[in-house]
Amino acid sequence: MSLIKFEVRDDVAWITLASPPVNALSTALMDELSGALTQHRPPDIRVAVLRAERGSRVFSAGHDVRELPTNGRDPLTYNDPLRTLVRNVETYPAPVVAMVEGSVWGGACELVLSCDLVIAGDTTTFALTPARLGVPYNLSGTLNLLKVADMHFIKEMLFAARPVSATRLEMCGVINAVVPSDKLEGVTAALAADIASASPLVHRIMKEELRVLSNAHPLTPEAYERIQSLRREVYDSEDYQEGIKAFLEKRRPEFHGS
Ligand code: YXS
Repeated sequence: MSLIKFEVRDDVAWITLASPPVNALSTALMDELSGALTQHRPPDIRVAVLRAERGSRVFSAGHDVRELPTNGRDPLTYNDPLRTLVRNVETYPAPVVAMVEGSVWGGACELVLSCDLVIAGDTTTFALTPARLGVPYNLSGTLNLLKVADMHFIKEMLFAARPVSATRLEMCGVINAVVPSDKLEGVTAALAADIASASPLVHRIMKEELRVLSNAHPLTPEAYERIQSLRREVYDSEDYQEGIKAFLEKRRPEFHGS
Protein backbone atom coordinates (compact mmCIF):
# COMPACT_ATOMS: atom_id res chain seq x y z
CA MET A 1 0.00 0.00 0.00
CA SER A 2 1.37 3.40 -0.93
CA LEU A 3 2.39 5.71 1.89
CA ILE A 4 1.77 8.89 -0.16
CA LYS A 5 -0.94 10.21 -2.46
CA PHE A 6 0.07 11.98 -5.67
CA GLU A 7 -2.08 14.16 -7.91
CA VAL A 8 -1.35 16.78 -10.58
CA ARG A 9 -3.84 19.65 -11.05
CA ASP A 10 -3.04 22.50 -13.48
CA ASP A 11 0.76 21.92 -13.50
CA VAL A 12 0.81 21.63 -9.66
CA ALA A 13 1.84 18.30 -8.09
CA TRP A 14 0.08 17.64 -4.76
CA ILE A 15 2.08 15.13 -2.70
CA THR A 16 0.22 13.98 0.42
CA LEU A 17 1.80 12.12 3.31
CA ALA A 18 -0.52 9.19 3.99
CA SER A 19 1.29 6.91 6.46
CA PRO A 20 -0.92 6.53 9.54
CA PRO A 21 -0.99 7.10 12.41
CA VAL A 22 1.54 9.94 12.50
CA ASN A 23 3.38 10.02 9.14
CA ALA A 24 6.59 8.90 10.86
CA LEU A 25 9.39 9.32 8.33
CA SER A 26 10.21 5.67 7.76
CA THR A 27 12.65 4.65 5.02
CA ALA A 28 9.70 3.40 3.00
CA LEU A 29 7.83 6.71 3.25
CA MET A 30 10.92 8.80 2.54
CA ASP A 31 11.84 6.64 -0.45
CA GLU A 32 8.32 7.11 -1.85
CA LEU A 33 8.55 10.88 -1.40
CA SER A 34 11.96 10.95 -3.09
CA GLY A 35 10.57 8.74 -5.85
CA ALA A 36 7.66 11.11 -6.49
CA LEU A 37 10.07 14.05 -6.81
CA THR A 38 12.42 12.08 -9.06
CA GLN A 39 9.73 10.74 -11.39
CA HIS A 40 7.51 13.84 -11.71
CA ARG A 41 9.45 16.92 -12.80
CA PRO A 42 9.20 19.95 -15.07
CA PRO A 43 8.01 20.70 -17.71
CA ASP A 44 4.90 18.67 -16.64
CA ILE A 45 5.14 20.10 -13.13
CA ARG A 46 5.59 23.84 -12.40
CA VAL A 47 5.17 23.63 -8.59
CA ALA A 48 5.09 20.78 -6.04
CA VAL A 49 3.05 21.02 -2.83
CA LEU A 50 3.92 18.75 0.11
CA ARG A 51 1.04 18.23 2.56
CA ALA A 52 -0.60 15.82 4.97
CA GLU A 53 -4.20 14.56 4.78
CA ARG A 54 -6.83 17.26 5.34
CA GLY A 55 -7.52 17.73 9.06
CA SER A 56 -4.29 16.02 10.19
CA ARG A 57 -3.54 16.52 13.90
CA VAL A 58 0.05 15.42 13.23
CA PHE A 59 1.70 16.53 9.97
CA SER A 60 4.62 14.17 10.69
CA ALA A 61 6.17 12.77 13.88
CA GLY A 62 9.64 13.07 12.36
CA HIS A 63 12.18 10.34 11.72
CA ASP A 64 10.85 6.88 12.50
CA VAL A 65 12.53 6.31 15.86
CA ARG A 66 12.28 2.55 15.38
CA GLU A 67 14.66 2.91 12.44
CA LEU A 68 17.33 4.96 14.23
CA PRO A 69 20.47 2.81 14.36
CA THR A 70 21.57 1.83 17.89
CA ASN A 71 25.01 0.59 16.95
CA GLY A 72 26.69 3.96 17.47
CA ARG A 73 26.29 4.98 13.80
CA ASP A 74 25.20 8.48 12.78
CA PRO A 75 21.63 7.92 11.36
CA LEU A 76 21.68 11.11 9.35
CA THR A 77 24.70 10.82 7.09
CA TYR A 78 24.80 11.93 3.47
CA ASN A 79 23.17 8.84 1.91
CA ASP A 80 20.60 8.19 4.66
CA PRO A 81 16.96 8.49 3.51
CA LEU A 82 16.17 11.76 5.33
CA ARG A 83 19.26 13.52 4.01
CA THR A 84 18.57 12.16 0.51
CA LEU A 85 14.96 13.35 0.67
CA VAL A 86 15.92 16.83 1.88
CA ARG A 87 18.47 17.11 -0.94
CA ASN A 88 15.83 15.98 -3.45
CA VAL A 89 13.57 18.79 -2.25
CA GLU A 90 16.38 21.36 -2.29
CA THR A 91 17.52 20.38 -5.81
CA TYR A 92 14.04 19.81 -7.28
CA PRO A 93 14.04 22.04 -10.41
CA ALA A 94 10.85 23.89 -9.46
CA PRO A 95 9.50 25.53 -6.29
CA VAL A 96 8.30 23.16 -3.55
CA VAL A 97 5.66 24.55 -1.17
CA ALA A 98 5.01 22.95 2.22
CA MET A 99 1.35 23.22 3.25
CA VAL A 100 1.47 22.36 6.94
CA GLU A 101 -1.49 21.32 9.07
CA GLY A 102 -0.98 19.68 12.46
CA SER A 103 2.16 19.23 14.54
CA VAL A 104 5.61 18.81 13.01
CA TRP A 105 8.34 16.95 14.90
CA GLY A 106 12.10 16.48 14.65
CA GLY A 107 13.35 15.60 11.20
CA ALA A 108 9.94 16.54 9.72
CA CYS A 109 10.75 20.15 10.67
CA GLU A 110 13.84 19.84 8.55
CA LEU A 111 11.85 18.38 5.67
CA VAL A 112 9.30 21.22 5.86
CA LEU A 113 11.97 23.92 6.20
CA SER A 114 13.88 22.48 3.22
CA CYS A 115 10.88 23.43 1.06
CA ASP A 116 11.06 26.76 -0.75
CA LEU A 117 7.94 28.22 0.87
CA VAL A 118 6.02 27.17 3.99
CA ILE A 119 2.34 28.01 4.57
CA ALA A 120 0.98 26.79 7.90
CA GLY A 121 -2.41 26.54 9.53
CA ASP A 122 -2.98 28.55 12.69
CA THR A 123 -2.96 25.45 14.91
CA THR A 124 0.34 24.18 13.50
CA THR A 125 3.33 23.71 15.80
CA PHE A 126 6.97 22.83 15.15
CA ALA A 127 9.10 20.90 17.66
CA LEU A 128 12.79 20.10 17.33
CA THR A 129 13.04 17.24 19.82
CA PRO A 130 16.42 15.54 19.29
CA ALA A 131 17.52 16.65 22.77
CA ARG A 132 14.63 14.62 24.22
CA LEU A 133 15.89 11.56 22.38
CA GLY A 134 19.58 12.03 23.10
CA VAL A 135 20.24 12.76 19.42
CA PRO A 136 22.12 15.77 17.98
CA TYR A 137 20.27 17.48 15.15
CA ASN A 138 22.11 16.78 11.92
CA LEU A 139 24.70 19.11 10.45
CA SER A 140 22.90 20.23 7.28
CA GLY A 141 19.66 20.65 9.19
CA THR A 142 21.48 22.88 11.68
CA LEU A 143 22.99 24.92 8.84
CA ASN A 144 19.53 25.25 7.27
CA LEU A 145 18.23 26.61 10.59
CA LEU A 146 21.09 29.13 10.72
CA LYS A 147 20.05 30.35 7.28
CA VAL A 148 16.50 31.21 8.33
CA ALA A 149 16.47 31.96 12.07
CA ASP A 150 18.49 33.87 14.67
CA MET A 151 20.67 32.04 17.15
CA HIS A 152 18.53 32.60 20.26
CA PHE A 153 15.44 31.23 18.54
CA ILE A 154 17.36 28.22 17.21
CA LYS A 155 18.75 27.49 20.69
CA GLU A 156 15.28 27.81 22.24
CA MET A 157 13.89 25.29 19.74
CA LEU A 158 16.80 22.84 20.10
CA PHE A 159 17.44 23.16 23.86
CA ALA A 160 13.84 23.42 25.16
CA ALA A 161 12.83 20.81 22.52
CA ARG A 162 9.14 21.60 22.84
CA PRO A 163 6.42 22.63 20.32
CA VAL A 164 6.57 26.25 19.10
CA SER A 165 3.60 27.83 17.34
CA ALA A 166 3.70 28.47 13.61
CA THR A 167 2.83 32.07 14.47
CA ARG A 168 6.15 32.42 16.34
CA LEU A 169 8.02 30.96 13.36
CA GLU A 170 6.23 33.38 11.04
CA MET A 171 7.11 36.31 13.36
CA CYS A 172 10.76 35.17 13.21
CA GLY A 173 10.67 34.93 9.41
CA VAL A 174 11.24 31.17 9.44
CA ILE A 175 8.02 30.39 7.53
CA ASN A 176 6.09 32.46 4.99
CA ALA A 177 2.57 32.70 6.37
CA VAL A 178 0.10 31.38 8.92
CA VAL A 179 -3.55 31.26 7.82
CA PRO A 180 -6.78 29.99 9.44
CA SER A 181 -6.78 26.20 9.00
CA ASP A 182 -10.01 26.32 6.97
CA LYS A 183 -8.36 28.73 4.51
CA LEU A 184 -5.03 26.85 4.27
CA GLU A 185 -5.77 24.80 1.17
CA GLY A 186 -7.29 27.73 -0.75
CA VAL A 187 -4.44 30.08 0.08
CA THR A 188 -1.84 27.44 -0.85
CA ALA A 189 -3.59 26.60 -4.13
CA ALA A 190 -3.76 30.29 -5.07
CA LEU A 191 -0.06 30.75 -4.27
CA ALA A 192 0.85 27.63 -6.27
CA ALA A 193 -1.19 28.87 -9.24
CA ASP A 194 0.56 32.24 -9.08
CA ILE A 195 3.97 30.56 -9.08
CA ALA A 196 2.95 28.14 -11.85
CA SER A 197 2.03 31.10 -14.09
CA ALA A 198 5.56 32.55 -13.95
CA SER A 199 8.71 31.46 -15.83
CA PRO A 200 9.74 27.90 -14.93
CA LEU A 201 13.21 28.56 -16.34
CA VAL A 202 13.76 31.52 -14.00
CA HIS A 203 12.41 29.46 -11.08
CA ARG A 204 14.84 26.65 -11.83
CA ILE A 205 17.86 28.94 -12.21
CA MET A 206 17.08 31.19 -9.24
CA LYS A 207 16.35 28.23 -6.94
CA GLU A 208 19.70 26.58 -7.76
CA GLU A 209 21.56 29.92 -7.52
CA LEU A 210 20.07 30.51 -4.04
CA ARG A 211 20.95 26.96 -2.97
CA VAL A 212 24.58 27.25 -4.12
CA LEU A 213 25.05 30.72 -2.64
CA SER A 214 23.41 29.84 0.71
CA ASN A 215 25.62 26.75 1.03
CA ALA A 216 28.80 28.69 0.31
CA HIS A 217 30.14 28.27 3.85
CA PRO A 218 33.89 27.59 3.90
CA LEU A 219 34.44 24.79 6.41
CA THR A 220 38.06 23.91 7.16
CA PRO A 221 38.92 20.21 7.47
CA GLU A 222 39.76 20.86 11.13
CA ALA A 223 36.30 22.38 11.72
CA TYR A 224 34.69 19.43 9.96
CA GLU A 225 36.66 16.94 12.03
CA ARG A 226 35.80 18.82 15.24
CA ILE A 227 32.07 18.65 14.43
CA GLN A 228 32.28 14.97 13.47
CA SER A 229 34.04 14.16 16.76
CA LEU A 230 31.27 15.96 18.69
CA ARG A 231 28.63 13.95 16.86
CA ARG A 232 30.56 10.71 17.42
CA GLU A 233 30.58 11.50 21.17
CA VAL A 234 26.77 11.39 21.07
CA TYR A 235 26.32 8.30 18.96
CA ASP A 236 28.77 6.38 21.17
CA SER A 237 26.96 7.56 24.32
CA GLU A 238 24.63 5.73 26.68
CA ASP A 239 22.30 8.75 26.52
CA TYR A 240 21.69 8.05 22.83
CA GLN A 241 20.76 4.43 23.56
CA GLU A 242 18.65 5.54 26.54
CA GLY A 243 16.75 8.16 24.49
CA ILE A 244 15.62 5.63 21.89
CA LYS A 245 14.95 2.89 24.47
CA ALA A 246 12.81 5.24 26.61
CA PHE A 247 10.78 6.34 23.59
CA LEU A 248 10.07 2.77 22.54
CA GLU A 249 9.22 1.82 26.16
CA LYS A 250 6.95 4.90 26.41
CA ARG A 251 8.69 6.30 29.49
CA ARG A 252 10.68 9.45 30.34
CA PRO A 253 14.39 9.03 29.49
CA GLU A 254 16.99 9.32 32.26
CA PHE A 255 19.95 11.12 30.72
CA HIS A 256 23.31 11.17 32.56
CA GLY A 257 25.32 13.22 30.08
CA SER A 258 27.55 10.36 28.92
O1 YXS B 1 2.22 2.64 20.40
P1 YXS B 1 1.99 2.54 18.91
O2 YXS B 1 2.56 1.30 18.28
O3 YXS B 1 0.57 2.84 18.52
O4 YXS B 1 2.86 3.73 18.24
C1 YXS B 1 2.62 5.07 18.63
C2 YXS B 1 3.98 5.77 18.64
O5 YXS B 1 5.02 4.99 19.18
C3 YXS B 1 4.19 5.97 17.17
N1 YXS B 1 5.13 7.06 16.91
C4 YXS B 1 6.30 6.92 16.28
N2 YXS B 1 6.89 5.81 15.78
C5 YXS B 1 8.12 6.00 15.20
N3 YXS B 1 8.73 7.19 15.11
C6 YXS B 1 8.15 8.31 15.59
N4 YXS B 1 8.78 9.49 15.46
C7 YXS B 1 6.89 8.19 16.22
N5 YXS B 1 6.03 9.07 16.83
C8 YXS B 1 4.98 8.36 17.24
O6 YXS B 1 2.93 6.32 16.63
C9 YXS B 1 1.90 5.74 17.47
C10 YXS B 1 0.99 6.85 17.93
O7 YXS B 1 1.82 7.69 18.76
P2 YXS B 1 1.19 8.37 20.06
O8 YXS B 1 0.35 7.38 20.79
O9 YXS B 1 2.29 9.04 20.77
O10 YXS B 1 0.23 9.45 19.38
P3 YXS B 1 -0.17 10.87 19.97
O11 YXS B 1 -1.17 11.41 19.03
O12 YXS B 1 -0.47 10.76 21.43
O13 YXS B 1 1.16 11.75 19.87
C11 YXS B 1 1.69 12.05 18.59
C12 YXS B 1 3.10 12.66 18.79
C13 YXS B 1 3.73 12.85 17.42
C14 YXS B 1 2.97 14.00 19.54
C15 YXS B 1 3.93 11.68 19.65
O14 YXS B 1 3.84 10.38 19.07
C16 YXS B 1 5.37 12.07 19.72
O15 YXS B 1 5.73 12.97 20.47
N6 YXS B 1 6.20 11.38 18.87
C17 YXS B 1 7.67 11.64 18.87
C18 YXS B 1 7.97 12.93 18.09
C19 YXS B 1 9.46 13.14 18.02
O16 YXS B 1 10.11 13.45 19.04
N7 YXS B 1 10.05 12.97 16.83
C20 YXS B 1 11.51 13.08 16.60
C21 YXS B 1 12.03 11.73 16.07
S1 YXS B 1 13.79 11.76 15.89
C22 YXS B 1 14.08 12.71 14.50
O17 YXS B 1 13.15 13.12 13.85
C23 YXS B 1 15.47 13.03 14.07
C24 YXS B 1 16.46 11.94 14.40
S2 YXS B 1 15.97 14.52 14.85
O18 YXS B 1 15.60 14.28 16.24
O19 YXS B 1 17.37 14.70 14.66
O20 YXS B 1 15.15 15.56 14.26
